[in-house]
Amino acid sequence: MFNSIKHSLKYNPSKFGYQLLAQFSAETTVKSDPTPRECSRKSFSHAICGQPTPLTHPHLIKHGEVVPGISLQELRRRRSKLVENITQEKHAKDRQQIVVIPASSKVYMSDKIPYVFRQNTDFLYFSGCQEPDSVLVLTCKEDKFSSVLFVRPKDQHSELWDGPRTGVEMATEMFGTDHALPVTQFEQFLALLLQKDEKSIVWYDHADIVQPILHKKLCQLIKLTDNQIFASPKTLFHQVRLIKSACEIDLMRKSCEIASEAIRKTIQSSKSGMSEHQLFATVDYECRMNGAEYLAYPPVVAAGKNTNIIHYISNNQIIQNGDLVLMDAGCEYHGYSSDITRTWPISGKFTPEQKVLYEVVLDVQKDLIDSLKALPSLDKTFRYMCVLLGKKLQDVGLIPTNISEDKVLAAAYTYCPHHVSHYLGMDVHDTGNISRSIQIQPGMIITMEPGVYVSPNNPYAPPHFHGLGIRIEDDILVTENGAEVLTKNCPKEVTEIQALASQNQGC
Ligand SMILES: [Mn+2]
Repeated sequence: MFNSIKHSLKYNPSKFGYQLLAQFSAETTVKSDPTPRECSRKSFSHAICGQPTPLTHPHLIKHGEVVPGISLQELRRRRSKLVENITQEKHAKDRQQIVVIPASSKVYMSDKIPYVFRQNTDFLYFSGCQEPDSVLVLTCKEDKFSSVLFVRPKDQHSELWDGPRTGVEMATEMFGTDHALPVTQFEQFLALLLQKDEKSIVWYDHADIVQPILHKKLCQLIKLTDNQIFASPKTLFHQVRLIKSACEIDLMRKSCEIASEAIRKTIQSSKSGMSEHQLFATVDYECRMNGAEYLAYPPVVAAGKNTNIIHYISNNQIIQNGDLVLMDAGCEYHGYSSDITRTWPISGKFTPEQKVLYEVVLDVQKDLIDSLKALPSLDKTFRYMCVLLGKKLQDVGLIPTNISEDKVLAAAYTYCPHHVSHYLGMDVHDTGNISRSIQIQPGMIITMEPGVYVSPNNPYAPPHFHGLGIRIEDDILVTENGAEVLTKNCPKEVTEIQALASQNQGC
């Protein structure tokens, strides 16, 4: 796909390069408003593109949107914000900044059999482009910036097999970048930019290889040129992605609603003798039937002592009467993920010890949600969970009462060995480069997911608790006043859970 590096560096700029650079270099003037050409969107509205458009998929996407729920203006704002943040970096002064964000490539499970394609979320967030093998390049120097999207050119043969591509001609109108070029010209383009300004900083995440061929070429290119710095832009990307816009919150709300209802129906349809796998199928079906593209991750559907395996995804056991079922599932709705856990008694009624432990986790979870009013960090919330859990587990006899406070916290941590919260958004573990030690802010979406897992081999726990695993997880929008539970329609009170779980008994 790419020309050789040597060829690029020997490329004579006078033939092609000066023209390119004049168009694309950081000297390009700031474009704050869409040009008339970009606004008209005439040709775009009549074309078949590489992803849904208002013309081809009016049931998914409205006029003015590039991807469902997200407008061209919002994509531009995201790119501007990123560039603004980059130019404020202290080593950015007087240097040309080049940000390279690659799209995902297709991944194959075996010969010519692809996995379901999922776009690199950083690329999707800043470009709106859902096609594989594309690259977004932003260049900026001082207050001027330019954006260019490299896309796969139209190709009759490939399109016959894989469906339409947006192509170079339509790309600027569709995605609102200043320029569009075929991906085959990426290497030349970058070589010329680097030759022109030897003090450029290249922002490229070389630790996370999204397109292996592009990665190799890019590394070679940087090596062959002097004075270039490779800097990882991931944290800068995630700082922009961390606070959700009003449109993103709407999408998250819908994703959470779909998953909440799907889990509610799954609990309702469950009964002993079913396999974990059938409950997986039910939640998957309900999510898709209500508009989700797919589940956001392989769900945990664990019955009985499998509830103790935190990342249990085998989901191939028969559910026995008396078992608790723990389901951790969420969906992806137009690129936005939900992440919910519910635990219920398959018989429709908690045993006394199951109920005691369930109420411990539920009370802790509610207290933690209340505590968000003070806008703590996620790490602080985790420490608070250990305090609350420690106290309650002492009350029910799972932690001795005659030990020091530190030991109680350590013991609580052994009963819940995972973090209590993570950021949520396009990715399930969203904006992973953002520390969990920072204070939460309005506009962030987080999970709240305390759990208690009593190993069958736990020597301190009374035997009737052995093998019980319980987790309750909700998705929460941080607001000025504290928290809005986006998954509130998914029942979690003891009476609600029992009422739902009893509905399919005896059928
Ligand atoms: Mn989670």
